[in-house]
Amino acid sequence: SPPPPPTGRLLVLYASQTGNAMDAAERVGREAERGGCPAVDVLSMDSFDPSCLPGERSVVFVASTTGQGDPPDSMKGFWRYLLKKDLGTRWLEGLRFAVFGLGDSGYQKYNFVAKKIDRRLLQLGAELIIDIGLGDDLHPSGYEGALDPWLLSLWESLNKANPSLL
Ligand code: FMN
Repeated sequence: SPPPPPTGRLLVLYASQTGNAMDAAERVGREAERGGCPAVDVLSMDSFDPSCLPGERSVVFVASTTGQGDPPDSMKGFWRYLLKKDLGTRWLEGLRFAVFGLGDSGYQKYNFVAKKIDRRLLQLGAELIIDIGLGDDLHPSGYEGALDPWLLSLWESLNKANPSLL
């Protein structure tokens, strides 16, 4: 059984075109709850107001790449907001995050969306919990081939952190 996850609220935000990223996000939420995390919310990005992001402490982003390196429809508004020029380099100071992407390494723009989210959140002053995880349809176990070890390190890092930060 996985090590227990964080002691505070965990927000899981996903963007999915055909359901895989939603399934992956729900699994993140289930594992967090099973590990004793007292407050877990799993939401599609279009059900979350991006202007509220600075009020969060720990957020896991799960996003697929569709089209030709494009975000899912449910991410378009969220992404447009995140790209606003007037958000400074300290806008997300105090936010800790991790990104898991779903893609297919047969495409040229492999996991572009997750990589872009990761880079933009860092620019906005947020702090990485762990390195980006990249799910690949072409892995023999599908995206879960990367999700399993990534989740283990996520729970490990969140546990190591000072609980008062969560
Ligand atoms: N994966 C990539 O890494 N880059 C792409 O540009 C990309 N384009 C895709 C376009 C289409 C029409 C489809 C069906 C898949 C594409 N994929 C691409 C693979 C998906 O990201 C992958 O199947 C993922 O698991 C889908 O997750 P979702 O169901 O949450 O949308």
